[in-house]
Amino acid sequence: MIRRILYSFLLLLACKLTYAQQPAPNANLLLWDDKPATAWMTEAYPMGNGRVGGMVFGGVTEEHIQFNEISLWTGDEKETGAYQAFGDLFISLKGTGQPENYRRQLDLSRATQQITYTDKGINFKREYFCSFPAKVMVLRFTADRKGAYNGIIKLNDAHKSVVEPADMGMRFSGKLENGLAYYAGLQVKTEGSGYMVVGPDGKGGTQINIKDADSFTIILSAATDYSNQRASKWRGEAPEGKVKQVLAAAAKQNYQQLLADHLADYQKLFSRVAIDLGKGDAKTAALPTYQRIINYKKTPDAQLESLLFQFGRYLLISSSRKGGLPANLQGLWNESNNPPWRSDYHSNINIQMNYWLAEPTNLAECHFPYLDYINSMREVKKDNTKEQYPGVRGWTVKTENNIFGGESFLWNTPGSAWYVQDIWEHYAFTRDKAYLKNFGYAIIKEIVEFWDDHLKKRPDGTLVAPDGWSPEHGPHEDGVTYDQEIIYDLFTNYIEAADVLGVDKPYRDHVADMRAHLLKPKIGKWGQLQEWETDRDDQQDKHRHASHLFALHPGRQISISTTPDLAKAARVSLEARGDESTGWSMAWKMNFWARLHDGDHAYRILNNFITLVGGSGVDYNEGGGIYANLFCAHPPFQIDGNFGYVAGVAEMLLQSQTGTLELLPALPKAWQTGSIKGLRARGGFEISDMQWKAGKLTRLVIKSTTGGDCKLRLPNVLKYGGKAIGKQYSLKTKPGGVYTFSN
Ligand code: FUC
Repeated sequence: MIRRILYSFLLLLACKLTYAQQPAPNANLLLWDDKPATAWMTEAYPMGNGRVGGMVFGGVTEEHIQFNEISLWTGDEKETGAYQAFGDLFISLKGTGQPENYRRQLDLSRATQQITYTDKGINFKREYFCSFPAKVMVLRFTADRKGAYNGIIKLNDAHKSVVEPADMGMRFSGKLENGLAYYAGLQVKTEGSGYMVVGPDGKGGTQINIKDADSFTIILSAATDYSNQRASKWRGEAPEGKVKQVLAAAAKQNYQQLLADHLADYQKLFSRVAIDLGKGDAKTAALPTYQRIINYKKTPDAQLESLLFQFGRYLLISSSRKGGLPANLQGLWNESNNPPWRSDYHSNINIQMNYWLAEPTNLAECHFPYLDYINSMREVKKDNTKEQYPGVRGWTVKTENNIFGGESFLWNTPGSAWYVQDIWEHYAFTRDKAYLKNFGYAIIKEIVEFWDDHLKKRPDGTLVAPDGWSPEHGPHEDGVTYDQEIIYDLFTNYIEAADVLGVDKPYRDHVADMRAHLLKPKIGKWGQLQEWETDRDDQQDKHRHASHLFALHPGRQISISTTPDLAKAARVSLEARGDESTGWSMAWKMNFWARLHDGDHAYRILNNFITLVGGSGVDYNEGGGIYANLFCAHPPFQIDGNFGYVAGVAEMLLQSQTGTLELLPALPKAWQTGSIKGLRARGGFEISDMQWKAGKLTRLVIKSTTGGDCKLRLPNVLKYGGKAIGKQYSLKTKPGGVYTFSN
């Protein structure tokens, strides 16, 4: 008896502790709304585990979660196809439909969504998340009164197959026109007094009735038989077995375990970076997110700026996880079987922009889906490339790409060379030599070989890329600046890779010689950086692509310290292009201005970016901004702008592309006081802490992961080891060493 009392007491204590351990949500990391979403694109909140993702509407009597799985694609090696919607989950619940205190929120610190409301005196609470370790979506419904839940759960296949009963739940499956097999299944567990019944829906399908349940949990998973192996014809394990296994394993765990595993996994990545760009007033911070975006035009709200930064990191963790496919034009969220631009992998800015944030904001693991994707494409792209350019080695790509190597629109000849930048950058940030040797180097080299064979030699020895096109305007001709600059970047990355590994010296020297002979960027008649070899740039041209500035960002051929004249010309071009544009284009411009060390101009664009855009707008040339759910508006929604924004903020605070760590290189006046923890720099360095006050750097902690010299350019004098040091400082570091500077 005494034992039992003691046991109950301990159990109570344990529950109390778990409850107490749950930190209060950090208001700076919340998106929230005071009403359910009515529109998928602009209001629903996304969640995902890199494979399965959902858009949550949060309705009270009718919940709707539209879901996706990242490999559900039509098309093949020849046809581009399109990324597909997977299905919908509808949960109709009995209630008055007139709830009080409604709130739905997305908590970025936990990657969970909560929906709370009171109906007839009963407090209802839902919590949703997508777990990477458990590979499932988890939806939990609770209330503070017994038997509060009565309702119906329905599942819908976006390709119209019939939903059938399954073990404790429902399932559907089918094949797309390309033969890709898919399967989705869910299980429902009720808790306490109620029960659930799986039965016919009266229309030939299946539904689940929930009766008098105290609470219930739905776990859902979906898969296809896609494999990223061309050798197995892009098909692998059948989806049914995979989903059943995942569901069975998840069903064995209770909700708290599933949640704890999810939090441990997610927070390991997310919490590496903390940002504070200044505090707004508390009243503003407490407003629903859409209201904050509206207010932003009148009242400064630095916390909204940092929220958008962390939201981008949340999106990458949710749509790009090791073992999966890269984030596409919409990450992995897509409700249409005919989405804008196929929701594909565009190679002339978009997929690259999706990954600009990965290394600098300490999400190197999330970079791998893209790097693995590039690797998986090699053989099929070699065949495609040979058809177009007989006799060449290596490979390149067209602009629109799917997951089977199929492609469409025009050849984007430097596309694969731009891919190489990411292959190289993963090494540059991590200094992981084994990765470079065993994975990266061969890819870099074969793409160099493509250009070795494809470049055209003029009688004076100048090398030009034949028949190029500056995205997406102007004539098709030789020596387009976009092509030339990306090839320069490719050759530079190759040369450095060969040097690091100490291999292929003769070929490395040949590539250095080719690089020396490349046609270089030129300054034109109005002081601009020429987009073409012929000086024909139009000062009125507002085109969203500013691809001839690649060398400034994300390239490193032009910088204000190494090539000041070209940097000045880039500035002239950028000024002429103007500040307003589409979503991703504005994000790119933030990065350009940051590289020009003009923080106030970068901030002006950041300001334009944070503009609430209405729902129906479609404009591929201008009108970018964000929606109420913080998704970036091209318009319509395109995720590259969200990711490019994060990279832009990071570039304003830290740069390392020239081999020197530049601290606060483009700090705007608006961010006089702030801090950031956890950014990464090339050379294997982590800025564990950086704080500034009144525009001056006051504290800097650098962690060296692999040792070596760390060159610094500081915005002001700091003390190191008790002594004042100048703005240029070179630090000798040891692997694992931590170095603290203060004022
Ligand atoms: C490029 C851009 C378009 C759009 C598309 C997905 O072609 O020019 O604006 O972003 O990609």
